[in-house]
Amino acid sequence: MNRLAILHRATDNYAYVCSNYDVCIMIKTGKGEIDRIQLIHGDPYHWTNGKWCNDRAAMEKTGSDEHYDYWQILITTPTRRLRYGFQLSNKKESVFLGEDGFYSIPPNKTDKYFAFPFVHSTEVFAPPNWVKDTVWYQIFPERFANGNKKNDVPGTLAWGSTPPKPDNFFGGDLDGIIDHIPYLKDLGITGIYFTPLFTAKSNHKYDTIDYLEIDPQFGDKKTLKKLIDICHKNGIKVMLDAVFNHSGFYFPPFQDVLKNGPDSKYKDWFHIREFPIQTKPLPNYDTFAFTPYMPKLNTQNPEVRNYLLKVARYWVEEFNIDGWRLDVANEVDHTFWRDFRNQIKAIKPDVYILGEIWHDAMPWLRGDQFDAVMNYPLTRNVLALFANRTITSEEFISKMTKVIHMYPATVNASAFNLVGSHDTPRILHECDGDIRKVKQIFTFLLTFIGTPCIYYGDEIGMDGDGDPGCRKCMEWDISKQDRDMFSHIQKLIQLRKQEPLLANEGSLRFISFRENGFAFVKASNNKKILVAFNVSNKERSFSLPQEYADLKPINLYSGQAQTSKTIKLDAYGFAILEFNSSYN
Ligand code: ARE
Ligand code: CA
Repeated sequence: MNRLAILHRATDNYAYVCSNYDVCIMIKTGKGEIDRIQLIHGDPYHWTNGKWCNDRAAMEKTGSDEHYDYWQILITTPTRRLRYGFQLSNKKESVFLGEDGFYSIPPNKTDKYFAFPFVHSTEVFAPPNWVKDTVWYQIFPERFANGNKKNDVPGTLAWGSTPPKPDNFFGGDLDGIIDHIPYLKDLGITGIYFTPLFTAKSNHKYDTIDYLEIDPQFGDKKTLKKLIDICHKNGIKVMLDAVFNHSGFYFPPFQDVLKNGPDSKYKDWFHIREFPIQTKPLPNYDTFAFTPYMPKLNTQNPEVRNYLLKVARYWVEEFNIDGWRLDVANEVDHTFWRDFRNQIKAIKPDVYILGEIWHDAMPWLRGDQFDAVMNYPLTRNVLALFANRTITSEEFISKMTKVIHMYPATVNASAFNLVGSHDTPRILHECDGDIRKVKQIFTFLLTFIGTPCIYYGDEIGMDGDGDPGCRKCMEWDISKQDRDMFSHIQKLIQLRKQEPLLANEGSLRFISFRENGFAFVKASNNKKILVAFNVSNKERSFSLPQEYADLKPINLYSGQAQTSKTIKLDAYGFAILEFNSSYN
């Protein structure tokens, strides 16, 4: 038994409070090494006749990736105090693992066991309840719709008249968005994520000049209030983009430092290494990336914290926004984000706090900072399998199992799942224009766990490579829209709304059809929904596991009854099969 491959620590995704008295415990072991694991657990103060009183319970293997098997168990702690250890067995040996190492048999001293000292219900990871039922739509405001020419900046180009560039403008604004809320309502989305709206010089507005003003090219606060009111009346949540890692070059405090140098009262608002300030050949102050026009803010400075937290509260208090997406969230200190969460949740407890983090974000997902992060690990796996076929479906299952076990299960339901954004090439570009692949990808995105997001224009087959190519003007000429894609996504959103199993209810399990296909099953007590994919370029039939063989599911997408033991799928095809015990 390879002891080095057995990993557990009483924290994070390995041990966490699931609900008032329930704790979820997870352990990773070398793939195929262990046949059985028993959890030995009990209240450390519960002894009789010199023996510690404890219980044993079998752990369930919930998945495997390329190196590990994952085992989980949910245990109830009546007294809310817990010590526990693992009895790991295979054909050759059985060994006990406690906090201070391995033993041949379970010791009778509780300090040799892992400790989850007390189960506090306040430590349940609890993202806002509405997020798991939300289908998001991301809007880049400069490029969605020009509803008011009066606010166009000088040099604004005719809509869609030329390719987007890092510094050109087409006049998108809030009025244009208001005009198209009926379109979004028809698509069926229930949340909008806006990239920044506040005054800034660029067309993307990540170089903020005034955190408390709507950029005049987008409109004004009155129009924003109207937009948010219309969204809420249409059951659509609104999330804004907070750029607190850095300001823009023309942010007045930075301009003051440029003018007054070390005498500026704002000099400690930034990370300036030496005076006089210079931007070439490289800035001599901290910035986002190496962009001189994005000076990094010193969020450890109380003045800066107070200013930014005032901004964060203002848009929640005065405009009743439903969420903040936090730009470059991983480069701002944790203490700032803890203050941010406490102050925002105090005003509006069910506001959604979403961090932009492209990597393992466990340090921000302990319940004290973010409710979720943008799930780019999922994006990478989806592109690798469905778009580029650089991995097989077996490898996809392996990688997705790793992603799902990377965080507590309670985190996965609010994960912000996306297949493209304003920072990445569009999904149609990634699929080399093959709309069959794109349709399959949206089938996965809109039936999988988490809260899915559609990047504007992907629903009508817009193309475009990386920034700025992915920021073309939205195509409003219906004859140029891929209405078949629109209907496909509209149907999937409708299905997700009808079937709670497709929106984070029930358990999740993968089924491999070897390298060319896979399925995942969402299951509740009396219903299972199996979503199957053929990721190859030719028609294939996949046989269902024995337990499904004699059942007669309904294909929820086509409405047809599926009678055979095998699933026949077109090239890049999919099926959404409901197995309902009431009619099987
Ligand atoms: C400009 C150019 C880009 C160029 C970039 C380099 O347009 O072509 O690549 O400069 O610095 C905003 C604008 C961008 C602009 C940028 C800088 O929208 O158009 O890009 O400002 O002026 C990393 C960060 C992540 C960040 C991306 C861009 O981790 O936080 O880079 N995303 C946010 C916003 C952006 C915004 C900014 C930050 C700045 O969403 O829109 O850019 O406020 C890998 C890494 C990631 C990396 C990712 C993308 O996956 O793991 O860490 O994200 O690639 O590069
Ligand atoms: Ca305009």
